[in-house]
Amino acid sequence: MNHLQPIQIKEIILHKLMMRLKAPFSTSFGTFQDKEFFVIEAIGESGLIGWGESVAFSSPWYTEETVKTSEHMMEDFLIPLLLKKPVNHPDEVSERFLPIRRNNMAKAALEGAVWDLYSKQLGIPLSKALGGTKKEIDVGVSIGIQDSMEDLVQLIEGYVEEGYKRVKVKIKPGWDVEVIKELRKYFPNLPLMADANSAYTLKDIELLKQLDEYDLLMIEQPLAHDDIVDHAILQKEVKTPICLDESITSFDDARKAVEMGSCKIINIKIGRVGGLTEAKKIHDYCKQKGIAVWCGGMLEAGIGRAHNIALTTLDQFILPGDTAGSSRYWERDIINPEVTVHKGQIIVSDNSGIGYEVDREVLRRYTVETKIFK
Ligand code: OSB
Ligand code: MG
Repeated sequence: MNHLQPIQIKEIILHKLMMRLKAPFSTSFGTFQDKEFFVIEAIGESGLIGWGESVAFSSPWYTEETVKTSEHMMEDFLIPLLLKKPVNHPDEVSERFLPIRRNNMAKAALEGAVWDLYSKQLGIPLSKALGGTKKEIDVGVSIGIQDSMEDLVQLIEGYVEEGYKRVKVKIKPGWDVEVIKELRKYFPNLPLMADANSAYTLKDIELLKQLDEYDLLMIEQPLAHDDIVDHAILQKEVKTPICLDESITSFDDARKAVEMGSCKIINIKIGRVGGLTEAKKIHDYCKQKGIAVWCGGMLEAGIGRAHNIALTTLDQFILPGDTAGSSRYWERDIINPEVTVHKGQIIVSDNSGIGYEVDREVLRRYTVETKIFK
């Protein structure tokens, strides 16, 4: 189809899904196993369908958004803006959403569906539409806090055998330096990192300095979810590179954090920054500044996972991301084929759009509510 064809959406269907993770996932803020989220189906004038996935959780522990706030934002503000008139390019979606403050996950879910539809109209893979060139991507795995050290070691052994390129463990006060020290005994050469999900403050500076001994690739988001100032102070005191996750919600956040020296690495999540257009902007800036980036995860089902894979094909995604295979999370993912990892890599699909088919039957099985907007 002609690339000058505007993208006119005639109908948006919000599918609310409930999916159970194979194992509970624990962070410094708590544990959950049942994931409630939205799949966005955007039907174009041509009949082609774009898919998006909202990454907001049921409770606001990670950022302020929730399943309910994202539903409110999509339904009452964002979907009407999108249905009003066509866009010529997916980059226009974030512009159109500018009058709506923040609510990045709600925006990103809809924008993701438009990007999929756009690349399907062009008949090219989403990765290519974004400017990505990689044919395969390197991936790591993120492991939640476990009940015991033995459980953690056993889990890591399994993932190392599967070939994952690096392991991230969650830490929190009381489950940190001793755990990392012990892990280094079992896995002296493993590319290892720790994610604190904002569990510390500058009062913990001496404790965080102790982590320098264990040759971690980075420590992710040690301080407050909305901070870039204290992280700059901390980065001057610790040798281990700091990676920001929660703190980076936009291109401007990324620019300020890099200028202040708040981090040496950035975790880019499409939902957290408000969509693929903004994610690409952060990527391009980091490339220019020589800052390594990697693609974070939100325990996505197949559609969100496919978007992450496409984004990771951009060349500044130098470090392995958190986009593990479907089977690490779900008994049955909602896409065909499921995402598989071989020797720590995912082969990038060259089908058009997100490159995976949504399995309608599986989608229906997990659906708890459907809403249609025209
Ligand atoms: O902080 O990166 C995080 C999961 C949910 C919310 C936040 C985070 C995570 C993960 C797991 O670390 C990423 C994944 O495997 O999808
Ligand atoms: Mg994180």
